[in-house]
Amino acid sequence: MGSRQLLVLYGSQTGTAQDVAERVARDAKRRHFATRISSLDECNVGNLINERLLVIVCSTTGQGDAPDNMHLFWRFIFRRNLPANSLTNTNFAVLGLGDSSYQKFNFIAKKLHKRLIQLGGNSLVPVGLADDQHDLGADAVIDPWLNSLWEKTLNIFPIPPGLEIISDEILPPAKYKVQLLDRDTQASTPVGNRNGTTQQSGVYSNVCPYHARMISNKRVTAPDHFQDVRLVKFDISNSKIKYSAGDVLMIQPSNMSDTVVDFIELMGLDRNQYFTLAQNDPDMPLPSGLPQPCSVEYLVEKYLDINSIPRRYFFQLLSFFTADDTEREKLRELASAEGQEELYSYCNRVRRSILEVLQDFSHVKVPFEYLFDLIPAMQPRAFSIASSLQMYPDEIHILMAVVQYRTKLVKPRRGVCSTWISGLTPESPDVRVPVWVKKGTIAFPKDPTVPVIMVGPGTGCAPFRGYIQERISQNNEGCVLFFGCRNKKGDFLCEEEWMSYENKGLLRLFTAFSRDQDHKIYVQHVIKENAVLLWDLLENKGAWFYIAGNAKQMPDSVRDALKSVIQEQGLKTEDEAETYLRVLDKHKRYQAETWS
Ligand code: 2AM
Repeated sequence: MGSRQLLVLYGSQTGTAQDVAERVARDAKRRHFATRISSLDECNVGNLINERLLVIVCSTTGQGDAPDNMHLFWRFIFRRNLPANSLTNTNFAVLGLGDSSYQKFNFIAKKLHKRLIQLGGNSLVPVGLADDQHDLGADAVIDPWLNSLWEKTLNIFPIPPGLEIISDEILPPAKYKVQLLDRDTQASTPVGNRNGTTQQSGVYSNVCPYHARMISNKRVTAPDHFQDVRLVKFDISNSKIKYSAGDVLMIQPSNMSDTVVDFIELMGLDRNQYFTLAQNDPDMPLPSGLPQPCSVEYLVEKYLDINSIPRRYFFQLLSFFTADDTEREKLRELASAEGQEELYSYCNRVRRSILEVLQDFSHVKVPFEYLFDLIPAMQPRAFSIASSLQMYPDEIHILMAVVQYRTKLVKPRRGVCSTWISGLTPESPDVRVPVWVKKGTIAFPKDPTVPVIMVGPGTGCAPFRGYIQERISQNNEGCVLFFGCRNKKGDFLCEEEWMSYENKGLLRLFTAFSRDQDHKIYVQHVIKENAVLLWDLLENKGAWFYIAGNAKQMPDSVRDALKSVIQEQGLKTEDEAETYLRVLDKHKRYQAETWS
């Protein structure tokens, strides 16, 4: 019994891997394992050697990178001096979540699995490679993988005599205990400032963000253009925040106020009610993102991700809270393995939110403490920083597209963070935006005289605006920007700024307006047209080459265009040009940052 301890660790960027890890932990508890769960970076890696049973769920992000909350672990586990028999007592399993539309599908999970074997660990099952393109794809791998994991695990650590697997038809205990404060206690208890307290430490994070004032929030696309893009400026004076070109601004958003009102009303909550949380399960730490005591209003506005798409477990848990048989049956069906196709059509395809599902199931009454089990915590959003501290010592700028689109549902879908930010004005003095800075994945050359070629269509120009400003503040030229958008008059972002730099001879600007003529002109076409210049910069002047943006095919097309420039101007075969690009890549002279 003493050895029936299971540790679940996750590396998660957007919360999906964490979600799956929590499912593993629930399954383990139903099998009577003493179960702990944490992110890879929160665990004490030195103690892994003592673990008998370890399950790791991790995603692969971007270009084959590890998620932020496993960077320390990643560095540790690949240390050369770790003895080859470190993990001989450890039975382990690794489940990867990846996106098969990216080249390095599940790279991190595969590499980690190999490394744990190398360190002497006993692999219980082959590495699981789930495709997180959508829930259906992921579950098609996760379900059978979990079945074989439990089969193997229970062979080694059988269920103790007299006990059996707890059915998932029994309501599990809530994660946290909630104590509602009565009016008197409430009045005498100091509660956190609505905007959080901000110290000027210079070191900020999701646990301790800087609450920045908004300086301006200006639309930079024409009023009649289909997309609303904002140049948003934040005041960071006195914060001691430092950042470099290529870094990323993390924003912890709030829910849109209409959805907050709807949710509070639907759940029959009192927005002014305060509560405190306590652990209900010694293995489940309290959430770090909530003040204590906390108001219902704060909880719904800033913590519960009520506008996210519900996952499968949401339906399973919800089925315990309806008094109506038909509803219960429907919810169970949506949570079942057989119901996954229907769940996909009902939620994922049309992007139906948790709030909207709750509105559909009108007999549901969720006990307050179960809100924490039912609804995930709001995740921060990342934006490329579009300014330079050298040009704007007290500011951070971002270029943000306001996300709005239609599906089959009547109401348009709105991105939580961009809708919230776009609705804020500098005149709302009490509103502060919780932010912190994260190191970016792209890095610019240390030598400020090396030419830099930047390809950034749409908001892809954001990190380059930061770098160009930095270079220009130091009076260095050598920046070449390829910018693409639909129309010169519609979405030529930062046009005046680029023009003024160009007029001063500090920037060479090339543009591709895709819809100002009958045929499409993209950045890759303009790259090919400027083959002579590009080859000279790369081959003779040692230029560095960058791509940023959100169009899925764009980075590959730009790479192909550059390859043909190298072939044509360098008189190389396709293979030689490919090798040339790989060498650039190896020396970090070719970098791409893409987002969706
Ligand atoms: P389009 O919308 O006319 O297709 C910024 O979004 C610019 O990137 C737009 O002009 C858009 O053109 C263009 N774009 C879309 N797909 C692209 C691709 N595969 N390669 C390069 N540019 C692309």
